[in-house]
Amino acid sequence: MERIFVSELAEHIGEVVVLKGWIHKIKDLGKVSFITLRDKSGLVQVVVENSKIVDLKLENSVTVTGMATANSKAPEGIEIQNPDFTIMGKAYYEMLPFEVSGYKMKASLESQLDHRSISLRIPKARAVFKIQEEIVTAFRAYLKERMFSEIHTPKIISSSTEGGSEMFTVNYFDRRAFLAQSPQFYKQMMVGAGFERVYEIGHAYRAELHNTWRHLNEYVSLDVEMGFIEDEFDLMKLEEGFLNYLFQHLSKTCAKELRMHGIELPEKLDIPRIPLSEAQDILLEEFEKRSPVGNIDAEGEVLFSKYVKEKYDSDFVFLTKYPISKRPMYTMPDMDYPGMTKSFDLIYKGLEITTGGQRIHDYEMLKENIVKFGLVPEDFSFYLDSFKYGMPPHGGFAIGLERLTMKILNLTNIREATLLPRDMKRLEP
Ligand code: AMO
Repeated sequence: MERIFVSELAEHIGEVVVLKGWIHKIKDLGKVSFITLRDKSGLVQVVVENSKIVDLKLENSVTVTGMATANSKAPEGIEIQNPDFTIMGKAYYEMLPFEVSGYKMKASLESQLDHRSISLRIPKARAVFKIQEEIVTAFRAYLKERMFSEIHTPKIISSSTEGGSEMFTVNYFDRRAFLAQSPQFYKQMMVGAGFERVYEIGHAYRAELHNTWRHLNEYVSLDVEMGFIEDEFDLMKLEEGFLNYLFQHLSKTCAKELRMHGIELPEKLDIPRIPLSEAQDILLEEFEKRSPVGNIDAEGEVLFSKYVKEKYDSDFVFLTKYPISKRPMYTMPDMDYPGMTKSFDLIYKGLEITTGGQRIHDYEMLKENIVKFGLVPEDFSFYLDSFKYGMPPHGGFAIGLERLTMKILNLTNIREATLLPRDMKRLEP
């Protein structure tokens, strides 16, 4: 008999079925026990006479063969009667590191991360990654529909893309190499190579010395780059379109997981676009909050989001027109706003989830800008050379996958939205 999943039980009432999964809970009622079986798709109650019970332990993996029976008193209205259990995977523990079936998670996040293969058995913890999987699915589908091609670019590279010293070094035979902070140069090169519109879903590495609730040293970057744009507002429109598409997609595919986390997604997003300097003025006037030159700090992001929520009823806000001095050398200056660039950040519920902008596409202008930034054009020759052959106007953005997941679900630490996080202290599991 072929195995079915718990989620398929409703179609098999009155039949003998084969289920596979783990022993989630055992409730001994004297004559009978209620055993909850958990598989990838859900939970089901199995009723066993205690005289027939085999030596079951919580978290054993098992095969259960029994009669699928409707019972309005059982959770979800279905239970398995007259079961036969076969133990498939023995359990070798004396005590589980923490409870998997409890209503509330009592273990610390550190302990959950130390025992990831146990903590991910908790349905609510695993639901986070169903949402994450569907974010990636929606990202692919939305962009594919709009003539974007998926690319895969190297993560071992020879030079910095984002400026700063936040690079991990790698021994590359007899040379020194780095782990990519972003696919920035390659996604631009592929626009110029004729793909016109590209996206990449891949790891990015940041050797940042920040051990905070919102920083990882390895994260997944959802990157987009688009050729023949008019200006950076084309990119904001594209991202806003994606987020609208995403929320509809999640409402359809992840209703159960969203419910588990108590999340209701808005039906339509209309994201305000506000110049950075205006946001800084508002922060000062409304909250007496001073901002660093050319930026908003973490506290400012939270306060400004609060303001936007009240004024525009939006969880999102695009901040536009960042100063040249605060953006990487590839960013297009804004001729209408001296000293500013055609770039933006997207803030979601108080956290930056995206940076993007139009890029410089003219070879001479880019070369000059590299020098203006105190860098040496020869160090970027492979990148710079690709601008010699008719590079079209273009731009793009990148969304941090874990940050987006975290904010959709109102999680308080980015590690909860990371399968196996890498941070300053954590290199295992
Ligand atoms: P930026 O460096 O702002 O821009 O990164 C883009 C987005 O990536 C996410 N992110 C992080 N997530 C978790 N931990 C980190 N340490 C971390 N650092 C960044 C954030 C951020 O908004 N090349 C540009 C993008 C572009 O212009 O296309 C870039 O990498 O969500």
